[in-house]
Amino acid sequence: MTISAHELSDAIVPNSTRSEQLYQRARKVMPGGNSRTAVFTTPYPVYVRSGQGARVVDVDGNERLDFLNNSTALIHGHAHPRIVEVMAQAAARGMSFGMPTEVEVTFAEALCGRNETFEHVRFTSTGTEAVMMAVQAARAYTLRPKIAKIAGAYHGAYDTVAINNDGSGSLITHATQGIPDGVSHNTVVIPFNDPEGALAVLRRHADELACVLIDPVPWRIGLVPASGDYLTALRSFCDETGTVLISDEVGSFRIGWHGAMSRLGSAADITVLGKVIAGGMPIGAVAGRRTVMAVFDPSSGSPALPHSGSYNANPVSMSAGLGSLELLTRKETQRINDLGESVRRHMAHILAARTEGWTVNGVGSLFRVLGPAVTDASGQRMNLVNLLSRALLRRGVHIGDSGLGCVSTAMGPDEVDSYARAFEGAVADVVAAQR
Ligand code: LUH
Repeated sequence: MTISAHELSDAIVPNSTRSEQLYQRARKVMPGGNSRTAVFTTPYPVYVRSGQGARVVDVDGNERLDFLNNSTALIHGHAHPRIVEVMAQAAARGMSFGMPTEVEVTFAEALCGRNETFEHVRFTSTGTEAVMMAVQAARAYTLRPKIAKIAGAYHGAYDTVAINNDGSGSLITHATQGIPDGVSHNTVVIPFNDPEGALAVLRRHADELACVLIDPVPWRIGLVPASGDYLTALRSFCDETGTVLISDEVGSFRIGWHGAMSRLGSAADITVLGKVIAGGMPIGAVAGRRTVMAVFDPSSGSPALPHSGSYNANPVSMSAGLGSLELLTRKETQRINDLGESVRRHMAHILAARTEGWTVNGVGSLFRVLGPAVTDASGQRMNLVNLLSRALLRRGVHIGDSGLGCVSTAMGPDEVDSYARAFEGAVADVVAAQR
């Protein structure tokens, strides 16, 4: 199919002139006007002024339903009154200290109560840092250098995991620019949901592997849950070889009250957390077996693995995280998982009736819509999902430009119905723009 990407792109642009002006200002002082690659969209990002519950208002005053929720981090939507209240109270007592606070202990107790493998927990300021410390802990615990990760899966910006993280299933090691061979040499890539294929690779490196790092619902390779056979194969391999199984649940912890591995019928040695446990603030966490976590323990002399961070466990973030976790009850988890099922059902029905080659994946309150890429007369490729996300923006709904979205506890059946109506219209816009 050859169509003009420019015609498609021109056909659907966000109607936010102040955003375009801000974007031009931003380009003068930031590379591409941007501090976060995942937030950038063409022809320009829509700038937000405020958010409340399930809704955001852009700098031109356009209100939209927010089904992206800051890449799914805002599981309670924007500015939840309880989270804002506890954060304000904490901030009034001091933003951060060179001393621990009680709320860190209370939050750690609450997190350890979520999963029986969370025997000890340690806080960081981002999910990237938590992945880094989990991998370093596995290396310090096993004294082995290599890690294995799923081809295409994203685990943040840490060198060792920024290998084959582009959504491609290729097993040929490829790194983002600037990562030296010495780093990528220690990262082994395994196929997803292919037990035999994964074991064949893992067995070749068994005596050098510190950990197998997985996202049980990898976003970039389509947001499909790991199969039971696959998780069983990885668990058995790790048990047989003394390799640490790390589950990166920064995005997927929300699919079950005990987390993703528990819902999918398995258990990790170390779990990486972030996003939904953070109440909108920058928090990451490493939670796991006390034997592995002991590498961080400074109480009997210098720890095997020292780890600090100026804002780790600051009381304002800890208060937001504890508030978020307390609001995320079993009942609320089930309710938004059910709403997520309803959203995916609506989208699948609309796409089946109006399109070819589109799919909707996801589990619990997470979804991702995937569509074909098209090539224009000049050979430029455009992913139609990107266009769909822009058509939704014009119709009052925000999802990720890669089709990623989620249901927050600030939503109910009315928001799902509004989404379905906007989605049907946006699909029609994209179909019409290809004519
Ligand atoms: O707090 P962060 O952002 O440093 O946490 C890093 C991280 C680690 N592990 C996983 C499984 C994560 O998902 C993340 C954080 N962000 O994920 C961003 C998310 C997204 O917004 N879109 N991941 C993705 O792969 C998709 C595709 O991006 N184009």
